[in-house]
Amino acid sequence: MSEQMVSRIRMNGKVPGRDAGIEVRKTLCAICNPFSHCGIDAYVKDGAVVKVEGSKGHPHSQGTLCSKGSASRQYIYHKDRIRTPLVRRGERGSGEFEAVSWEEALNTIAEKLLKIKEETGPESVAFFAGYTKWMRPFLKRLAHSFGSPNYCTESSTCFQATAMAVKLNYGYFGPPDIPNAKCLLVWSTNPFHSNTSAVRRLLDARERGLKIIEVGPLNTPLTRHADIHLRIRPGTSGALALGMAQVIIEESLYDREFVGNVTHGFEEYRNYVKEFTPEVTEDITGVSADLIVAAARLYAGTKPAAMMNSASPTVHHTNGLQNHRALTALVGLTGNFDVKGGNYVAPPTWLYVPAGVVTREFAFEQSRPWEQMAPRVGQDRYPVWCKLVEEAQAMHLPFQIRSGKPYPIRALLGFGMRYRMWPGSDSMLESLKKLDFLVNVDFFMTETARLSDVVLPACTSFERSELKFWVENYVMWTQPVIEPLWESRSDADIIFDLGRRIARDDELMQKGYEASIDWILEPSGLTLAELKKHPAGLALKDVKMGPYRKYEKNGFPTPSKKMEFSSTILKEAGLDPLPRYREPNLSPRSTPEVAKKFPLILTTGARLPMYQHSRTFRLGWTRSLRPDASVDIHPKDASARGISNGDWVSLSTPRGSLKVRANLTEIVPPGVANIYHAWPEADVNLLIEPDYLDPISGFPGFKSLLCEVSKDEG
Ligand SMILES: Nc1nc2c(c(=O)[nH]1)N[C@H]1C(S)=C(S)[C@@H](COP(=O)(O)OP(=O)(O)OC[C@H]3O[C@@H](n4cnc5c(=O)[nH]c(N)nc54)[C@H](O)[C@@H]3O)O[C@H]1N2
Ligand SMILES: Nc1nc2c(c(=O)[nH]1)N[C@H]1C(S)=C(S)[C@@H](COP(=O)(O)OP(=O)(O)OC[C@H]3O[C@@H](n4cnc5c(=O)[nH]c(N)nc54)[C@H](O)[C@@H]3O)O[C@H]1N2
Ligand code: SF4
Ligand SMILES: [Mo]
Repeated sequence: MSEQMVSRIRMNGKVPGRDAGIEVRKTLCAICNPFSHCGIDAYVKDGAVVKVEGSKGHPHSQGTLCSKGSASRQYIYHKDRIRTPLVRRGERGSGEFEAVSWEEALNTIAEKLLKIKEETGPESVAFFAGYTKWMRPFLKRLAHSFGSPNYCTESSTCFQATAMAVKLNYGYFGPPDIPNAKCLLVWSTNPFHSNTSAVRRLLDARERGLKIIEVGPLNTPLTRHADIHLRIRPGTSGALALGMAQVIIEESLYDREFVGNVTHGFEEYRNYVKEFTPEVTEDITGVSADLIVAAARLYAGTKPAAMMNSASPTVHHTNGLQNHRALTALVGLTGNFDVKGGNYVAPPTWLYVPAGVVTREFAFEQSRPWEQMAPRVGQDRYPVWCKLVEEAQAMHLPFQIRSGKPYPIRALLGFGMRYRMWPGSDSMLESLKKLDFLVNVDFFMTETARLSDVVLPACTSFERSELKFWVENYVMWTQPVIEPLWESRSDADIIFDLGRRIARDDELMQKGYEASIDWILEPSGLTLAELKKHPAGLALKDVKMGPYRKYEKNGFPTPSKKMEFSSTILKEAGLDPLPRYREPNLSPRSTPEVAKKFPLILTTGARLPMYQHSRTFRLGWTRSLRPDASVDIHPKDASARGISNGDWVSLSTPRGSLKVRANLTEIVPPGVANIYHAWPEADVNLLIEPDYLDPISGFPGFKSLLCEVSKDEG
């Protein structure tokens, strides 16, 4: 065979090497959550990615990629990518834009924002980040340096309510120490779909004999590995947790030393949980009394036991915050808080990930104290949120935009903002139309981008540099594997360029992105210069993870310095100090009249492996895995309604209806309907009222409301 032929074969086979002109460069996939971000080997030829593979030696993902990451080329080279900065010329929403230079686009934004600041104050401008996390500290600093307290994010529907609940109970919290646990209580999360890189650890531990209890209404791939599955009615986690506590206390299975020495309000709590006998709990949750008792005994009787939670399903309810308090109280009650094999508290390093070193993330992002700024959006309605969460509550944005009270919100600078994320998404859409000025920065020309006055093209993780830590004590400063496509730019560069225009007093912002990263890294001993020498990443040395039972030294970071079964902060705010169970605002028990017409319980947004919110619907590979918008219903409920698999049906709530296909499946229990939350042609958030919110956290009740599914006659 001639050398030329060998070269051609190598090229066609995408074998890296000088003759094939293909180089392998290291980067990461940033499509899903920051705990994953799998390592990627990008095969680059002539400045283009020709293939992606999981990085074999990567300590976190170990060479694996899921269906979404494997479709990376379809993601980065998609025809819907925004190619240049655009300024609106036609009617708002008409899609008529003019391509302009970066200079012009950024100057236009700066002029408008500074004018609004002068007229009605900096707080009239809100800054918003969608699901993407990597640019958040920079965006928050930009907002605060500009003078606006209104930095808010998608975390107004995700994670922060769970953080509030554990801050009220403990002041801090930690993830499950799976490798050292003997029992794992998986309280409503489905890592097989939502957090795939955790699954390997979980299955390894199962092989070593880990006992597993799963809580959640849906069957998941975990269910067949679980010793017990508590299939509760959606929205009733709080009652189940109180019922388990009743058994644990009644049978003296609780940790007397922990409860006696370091907790506050135990007597009050003990008296309250007495109500939740196994029979009462069965009646509320739908889980048999025997199973509740068995689960309580298994969790409390196996030492150590860890609890695995999620960022959302337990708090996507109008009673979600108190539910999450009730279930996380079980960790302290059983003495599994901050111990080996329990829920160990590790300080975060950067962007939610604990990696064993400390950075100045929080000092960096909060460049101005709250007292020097106006009250935040949602501050009147959600005072406890504002006490515990360092952001504005974005669920209140549509209300404040409309009312102008207590002050007007006139402009919004969004990074990956999608109005369909909000319950009552049509109401958010109408509110956005009322703004004087809307900017959105995204990869794709989304519906929200089309509505904007200025649209800016961001580049993907393949085209930018970002700081990334993994829990395996690993760090990487990624370097672009290709040049930014078309005229797209990194979000960080956009933010710092705006900072030069609208936050001139902020020295660090003037110095720029890399100088800021060095400032942030300072306490870790790492420098950017050092990280740049290791393009594939660096294993951190001399990592100190801190002792167990840290509260023994300084107490808990709560007002009483104890773990609070009865919350001082909630009491002061005039709210229920105990994790009291209340029915969801719409449920067969709280609104039986509504349930007559809408007898099924609707839960929305259970994660599907091929979709990441709205992100991967555009991609041929992922879309082919589940092409049609569909509602899951149990075969029994379907046959009672004359519905067959694949039929077109109407999914209705008191607010409206959607046409989707019926997916008959026993994944859902009888009486429950489930639909994914970001179908481009079937937005379930149109069926939910904009104020269907938890009164304490402001979180939407996405996962417990009422609906009916009927055969579509049209
Ligand atoms: N593939 C993929 N992965 C993702 C995402 C994605 O869009 N796609 N999104 C990411 C984000 S932002 C998040 S927040 C996470 C969420 O991901 P997960 O934590 O896995 O959440 P879900 O899949 O919504 O729900 C998990 C389980 O919660 C249970 N559940 C539902 N309602 C209730 C309830 O009322 N009470 C109780 N106790 N359990 C309930 C159900 O049985 C369900 O199987 O996933 C992240 N990972
Ligand atoms: N009914 C219902 N609604 C829900 C949920 C539910 O379970 N049920 N879940 C809620 C939860 S937990 C969450 S987290 C939210 C998520 O909701 P969103 O935050 O809206 O999620 P995405 O669709 O992932 O991202 C929004 C946009 O960010 C863009 N984007 C991606 N990466 C980047 C980047 O690096 N830079 C920039 N500038 N843009 C980028 C994407 O193209 C997309 O248009 O949805 C919430 N809404
Ligand atoms: S989308 Fe898939 S490949 Fe990408 S980071 Fe998440 S799990 Fe990894
Ligand atoms: Mo989320």
